[in-house]
Amino acid sequence: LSLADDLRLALERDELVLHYQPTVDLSDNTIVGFEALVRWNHPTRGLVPPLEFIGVAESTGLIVPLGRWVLAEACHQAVAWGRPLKMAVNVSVRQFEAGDLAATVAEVLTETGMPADQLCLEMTESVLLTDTDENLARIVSLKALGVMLAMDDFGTGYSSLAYLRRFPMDVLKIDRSFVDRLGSGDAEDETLVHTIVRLGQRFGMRTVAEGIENASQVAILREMSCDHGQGYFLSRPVPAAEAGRLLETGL
Ligand code: G
Ligand code: G
Ligand code: MN
Ligand code: NA
Repeated sequence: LSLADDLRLALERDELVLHYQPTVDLSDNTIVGFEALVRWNHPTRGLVPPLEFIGVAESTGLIVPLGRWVLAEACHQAVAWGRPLKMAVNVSVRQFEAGDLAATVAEVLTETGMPADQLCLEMTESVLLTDTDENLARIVSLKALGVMLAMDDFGTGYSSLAYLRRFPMDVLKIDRSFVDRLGSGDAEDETLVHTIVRLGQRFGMRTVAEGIENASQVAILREMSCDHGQGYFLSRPVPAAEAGRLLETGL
């Protein structure tokens, strides 16, 4: 079987699972939500990371049913935890441009009883790269549902500043390549992150730093008034049961 055939079966056989990485309020270390990250629990290949199958899912169109499954599962889980939480879900280009994502999201919200403003859709600049009226209309109809929109991996594409101006995004996620270099004592690296945080603030966006791997990065980001953080230092992505325990106990 090709990976594509195998992936088609995976959806039918319930082999996909979501792991959840906490998003943390940097001012008080509380968990404010999670990012849902898909994994494929393959019977013989083991736990397959998304980098190995999201591309295949995109090129075969399987990303549409897969993406719908991810949305429904993440919302279902958020509702099951029974407390207000932000649940972030990644949306890829093909999923955004094929089919009617806003209609799918509306259905999932209704099916699961998830409050729209607790769902955050993360998109990379590649989603917004085709800066067409059609894509703007797609964004507007998603916004009309009341869901939040995040610009993921901010700073890694090009001309990101134009997108900030054109698309009404609510959350700016600072790419981990910038966060990585914080705490090494390099003033320019700090200035770069500080400037991105200010930029987000000035556009009225919530700022989230990705890829935090040590305490000194937390301290620097808190000092910059970056709102939220994610990263291995705070918590790795964990299965639902463990995420539920983290909600009870705190980090
Ligand atoms: O979890 P991990 O770091 O291995 O994820 C690698 C990449 O896969 C990240 O860029 C992440 O955004 C992407 N990814 C994880 N889960 C999903 C998903 O459900 N849908 C899409 N489109 N991408 C995902
Ligand atoms: O592209 P996106 O931002 O959605 O990717 C999220 C991915 O980043 C997840 O697959 C997650 O496993 C990974 N990730 C989360 N925190 C860290 C971290 O602190 N360090 C590294 N290297 N990767 C991380
Ligand atoms: Mn993401
Ligand atoms: Na990201």
